[in-house]
Amino acid sequence: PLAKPRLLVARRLFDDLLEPLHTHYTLIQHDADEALSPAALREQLQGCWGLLGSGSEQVDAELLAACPDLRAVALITVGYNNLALEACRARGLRLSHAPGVLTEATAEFGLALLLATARRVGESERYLRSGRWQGWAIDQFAGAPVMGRTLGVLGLGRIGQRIAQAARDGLGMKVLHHNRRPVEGWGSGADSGWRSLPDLLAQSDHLMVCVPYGAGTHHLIGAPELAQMPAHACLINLARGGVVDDRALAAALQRGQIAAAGLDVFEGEPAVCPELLACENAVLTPHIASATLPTRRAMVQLAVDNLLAWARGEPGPTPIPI
Ligand code: 8YV
Repeated sequence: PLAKPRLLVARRLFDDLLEPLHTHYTLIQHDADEALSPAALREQLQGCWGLLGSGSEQVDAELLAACPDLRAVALITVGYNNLALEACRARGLRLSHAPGVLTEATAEFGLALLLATARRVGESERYLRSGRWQGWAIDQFAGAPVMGRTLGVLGLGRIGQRIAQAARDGLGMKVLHHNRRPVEGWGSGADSGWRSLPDLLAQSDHLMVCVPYGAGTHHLIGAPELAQMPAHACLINLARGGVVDDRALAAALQRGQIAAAGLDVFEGEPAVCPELLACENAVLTPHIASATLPTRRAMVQLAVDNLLAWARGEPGPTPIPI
């Protein structure tokens, strides 16, 4: 029999879901929670046909040059900014990601962050736990209202649309958005809620960032954009750290230029900019927006489904559109 193609599983996932892969692939498992360093990834990928990745592995021209056998990458994530698409295309790699299965979990976490940020949940909890609470006061931890206010959604993809819908129907919010292309059901005229980015920034009580990360969205929200937001606004980032300039944000939070920020993603994570850590008015979470067990399992299952389809010579359910 022909040798089975080698597949690198780049971190600890769910063994029971990986079981069916053994029929078609020889699994090389990096069974740890720490991401492989670029050097270790290169090393582990030697002789591998495929990579089952989690979004933290950089697949670029340099890696591809060092790993001539690599032919396929299946990601458990929806974001794929860790792949250099040009280089992958030139190699003719099969690529898949995990759209859809994490939309609800991520959207609900966006709303959780918005509510926690606007109503100062983290800050007040730290206060109580530290033993400083001496009694109730009329304006103690007074926050920013959310229900009935205007939410700006920057990036109206699957997650942005789900947030927009829930904010409108569940929280009675007026929803504005900015998107490159008009989206069916949301339109692009002023009545539909579409705004230019400057108008979105100026007219939103709270801003939800959910655009994909890439050259076109690097530091899309920086000092000039923060300066256009109202002083009572909360900024939520669910996308990728690089979409928001974290240092500029920390400066804006310290100056009271905006009220507060809720961030699930950071530039250079897991390291977090110390200026942000020092901001009491920031709610900071460790990239957990998709973290419910059913969702994380569905993400892995979808990557497995793509790998099983590829083993049968089929295209697979969720190719990356390149
Ligand atoms: C992942 C994500 O949890 O899917 C994505 O793009 O950002 C998250 O759902 C994370 O990237 C895992 O590394």
